Amino acid sequence: MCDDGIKIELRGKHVVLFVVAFLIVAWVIYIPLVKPSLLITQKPIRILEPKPSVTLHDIHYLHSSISSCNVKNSMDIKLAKDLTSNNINGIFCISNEIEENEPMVVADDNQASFWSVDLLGTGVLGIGSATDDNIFVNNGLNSYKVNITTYGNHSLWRLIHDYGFLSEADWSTYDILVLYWYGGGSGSTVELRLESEPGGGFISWYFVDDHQGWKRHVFYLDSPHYAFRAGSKDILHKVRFLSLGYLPFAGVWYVDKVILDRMLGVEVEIDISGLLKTTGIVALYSYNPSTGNFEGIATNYVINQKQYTSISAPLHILDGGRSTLHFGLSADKIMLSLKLPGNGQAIIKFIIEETAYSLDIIYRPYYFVVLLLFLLLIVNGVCFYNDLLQAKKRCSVRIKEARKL
Ligand SMILES: [Ca+2]
Repeated sequence: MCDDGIKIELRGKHVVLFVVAFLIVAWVIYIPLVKPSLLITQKPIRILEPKPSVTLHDIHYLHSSISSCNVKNSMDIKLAKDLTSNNINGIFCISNEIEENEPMVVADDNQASFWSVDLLGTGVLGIGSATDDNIFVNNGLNSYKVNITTYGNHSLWRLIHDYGFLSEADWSTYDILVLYWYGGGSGSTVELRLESEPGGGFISWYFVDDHQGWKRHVFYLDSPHYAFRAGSKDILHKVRFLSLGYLPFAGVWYVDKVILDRMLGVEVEIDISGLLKTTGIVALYSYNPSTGNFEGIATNYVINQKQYTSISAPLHILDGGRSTLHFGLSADKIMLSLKLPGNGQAIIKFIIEETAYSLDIIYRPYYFVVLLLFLLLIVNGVCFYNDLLQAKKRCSVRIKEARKL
């Protein structure tokens, strides 16, 4: 009877030990395979300057390509720890909700006295009419309406403005040119071109006329899509010809407000205090909407330094443009200084990697669970052995008492 009791107790201990070990092993395997990252904490992010017009949106999980952020005020970034690599990462979108920063109007109302229509090549296109229009207006009193017909003998049309010899405009202190275009949905590529002198070099930007209705187009003056025999800086100092169009289609198009503007300087501070035990590396990434990937813009900065180190790097804007970003690090902060155009948005990701592994290894959740498993097995084994001895002792006492009787 006594031996049977020990066997029953032994089987019970085995079952408990097996179930506990199985559950822990299953969890240890499940975490890195199925859920490689875990939310570990939320850290404050502060917009130092300018506070009212810039907002943040924490994205944390970015599953598919996006072209704009669903912006809302969020002052905490959710940080996740990747259990396989041990990296801590955060993603956020920064957005400038003001449309214009320091605008200089190039053309707005009464553009019939600003533009003239120019026809090129040999074909069937001709000018139907080119007038100010007060029905389809995006801004102010009127827009400029161009009606191109098939009753002519040209193949391309464009709008041109000539500032005149010795009256060239200096656009070199501006960052972007913004214009409103009422799309004809022709699917053709529209070219914006700047020239300094007749027959000289030029710089160009392109967009596709694939929409119906008004659309705001932003052109980054520092990075033209094409440059022909010209340095873009030279032309920006001396803009004589402005041309828009080069379209091979008949139809009706509208142009409204054309402005030059400067980008808005934004200062951001991310608190990362307490995330690293000793030293680490921070890598910074910018989301490129044209590829759908994050592209590295800065890395390899040890962050246990007291003073900020800073480098500048290109930043992708979600409208397809590029800006600049200055990146500084200290022991407890990531400092970002960047430029955003009006209505501009950018998605930034940062990864913090712990570089000191010696003692820190036991703090990692994955290894901590493995360690816990071994501790539980040892404790269970000791308890089981102890119980076995106690049971045998009780058994021998009972046998002795039975013999006495
Ligand atoms: Ca207008």
